[in-house]
Amino acid sequence: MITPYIDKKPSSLRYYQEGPPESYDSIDMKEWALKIFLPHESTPILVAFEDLKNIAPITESRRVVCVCNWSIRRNWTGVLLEDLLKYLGINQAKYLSYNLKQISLGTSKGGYDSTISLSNALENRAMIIWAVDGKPLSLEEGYPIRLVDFSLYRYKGVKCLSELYFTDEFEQGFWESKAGYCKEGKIKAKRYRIVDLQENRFINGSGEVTDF
Ligand SMILES: Nc1nc2c(c(=O)[nH]1)N[C@H]1C(S)=C(S)[C@@H](COP(=O)(O)O)O[C@H]1N2
Ligand SMILES: [Mo]
Repeated sequence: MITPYIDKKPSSLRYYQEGPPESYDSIDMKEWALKIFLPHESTPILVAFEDLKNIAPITESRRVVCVCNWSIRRNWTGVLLEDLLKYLGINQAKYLSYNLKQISLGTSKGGYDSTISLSNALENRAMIIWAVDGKPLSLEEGYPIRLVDFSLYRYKGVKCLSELYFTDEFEQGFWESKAGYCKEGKIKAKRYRIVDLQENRFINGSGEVTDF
């Protein structure tokens, strides 16, 4: 289950703008819930951690790609966004033109947000993740949960995810504004350092990398 050459992966802290929660105890997981806001609803749907983990857990080996020219394939455990919506009785068909704005829990240093297309995320089997390589996400890796659409660069997936908004706007996210990355975040065709293989390879930029 362990990702090869994981010690060669660039530090998660370097890519954590607001920084992780202070400690595991700083979030009371009995009280914690993922908040989902449907369009024009001010009261969120709440999903408790234990409920989320029991909907339809899966573990998949999938590759993530960083805009900073590197990539890693890891074993992610979570639930498909699609299965979560089904479980909540949310009719996807009604919202296919919508986007999902993800917002992190945030710290005293601020928060992080990013918006993705809902239909793309569903087509690409986006996951809400709570474990990697068989272990719960560490504070740096996004504890307690993070969302990943594997067809997009990693800056499009929010760690320590707290709120999901269905929205008809496609806002520029925190890091996209600050670092000047494009808000769609599609993986671009170029050479990347493949951390888990310790070699350089060309990625053709046609979505999730599945060929290696
Ligand atoms: N809450 C939050 N999520 C975030 C970020 C962040 O700064 N805050 N950085 C993003 C960026 S730019 C990257 S590259 C990945 C890093 O994920 P990793 O910890 O698995 O390396 O998290 C993404 N999600
Ligand atoms: Mo990043």
